[in-house]
Amino acid sequence: MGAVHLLTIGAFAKASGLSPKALRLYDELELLVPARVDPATGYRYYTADQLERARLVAWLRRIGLPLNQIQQVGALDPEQAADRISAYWEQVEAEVEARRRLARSLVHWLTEKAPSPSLLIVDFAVRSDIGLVRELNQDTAYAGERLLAVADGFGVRGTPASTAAVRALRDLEADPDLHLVQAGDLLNALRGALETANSQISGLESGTTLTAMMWTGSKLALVHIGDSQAYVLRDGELYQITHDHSVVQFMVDEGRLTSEEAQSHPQRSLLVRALDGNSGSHPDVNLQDVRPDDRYLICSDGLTSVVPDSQVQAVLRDAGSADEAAGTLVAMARRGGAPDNVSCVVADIREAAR
Ligand SMILES: [Mn+2]
Repeated sequence: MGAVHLLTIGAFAKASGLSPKALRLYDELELLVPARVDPATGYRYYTADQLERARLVAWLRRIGLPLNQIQQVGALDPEQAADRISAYWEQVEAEVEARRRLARSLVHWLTEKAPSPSLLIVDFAVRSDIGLVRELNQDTAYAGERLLAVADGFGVRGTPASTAAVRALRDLEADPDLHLVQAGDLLNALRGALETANSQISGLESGTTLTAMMWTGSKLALVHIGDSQAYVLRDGELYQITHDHSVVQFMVDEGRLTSEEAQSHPQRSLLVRALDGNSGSHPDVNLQDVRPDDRYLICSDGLTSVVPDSQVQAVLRDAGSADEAAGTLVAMARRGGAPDNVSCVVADIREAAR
């Protein structure tokens, strides 16, 4: 042992990042036992080989692992130790999440339900037009601070069907605690609202599409069933963010039809999914990533069957406001003959502080 270079507790503390006080404690707990203790003075000495173990202990303390667990982890082989640390961290994150929810609720409660300051706000406009051919407007379109929605009713009682679909979401919009809702809960709430609407529609022997976005102040959730559409104009480019649940789209997806053929197909209004009171009415539900200066459009097929995407893009790019964009799009559909009802909701996302 004479050739082994021994470090004083001070030198070892410096090299390992642990304080002398901590080293004395770890000695007592047998987490890290000095290589030698001078029997006369009680001074502790360590070898350089012990540095690796000391650093591991320091890091485990840093992530907050309790001392008794550090002892256990130190006795495991590296793979088992890694598993133990992962399991510990999952538990920490679950606890933090629970505390986060509680903290938000407390803040909300203490500020007497004042709306939380949101960084992004939405400017919106809505138009719904009967068109030039139909005798009824069976579309229902709605835009509010937290909800944007277009429903396109069909069948004899198409109007009550589209109204019921939008009303179910407006009930959700009216919840004052909406901004507290976690992402997963929001998606479940949207599914629940659509189930409610679907059961109300089941007696009508009619149906409706529904494409809607729910804004909580920090999250934008999209719910979609049928062939109404949602787009986003971002950096000048137009992206369709919904997938049509129509027979022709299904055939396009299977390669049996081109997109161009689909546009003029006689059965392009046939849907594979809609809110029609049947149990198979599953909506697509997801969270969108929102950016300042995004411009969203939700519209019924009365717009897209008449006005090509390139023109929709040009209008969304050039219009100075959401209101101007919505008005121009409906006017273009009417100029194109408007064989169907036309509904447009346009929403601009902007930073509140500007
Ligand atoms: Mn329609």
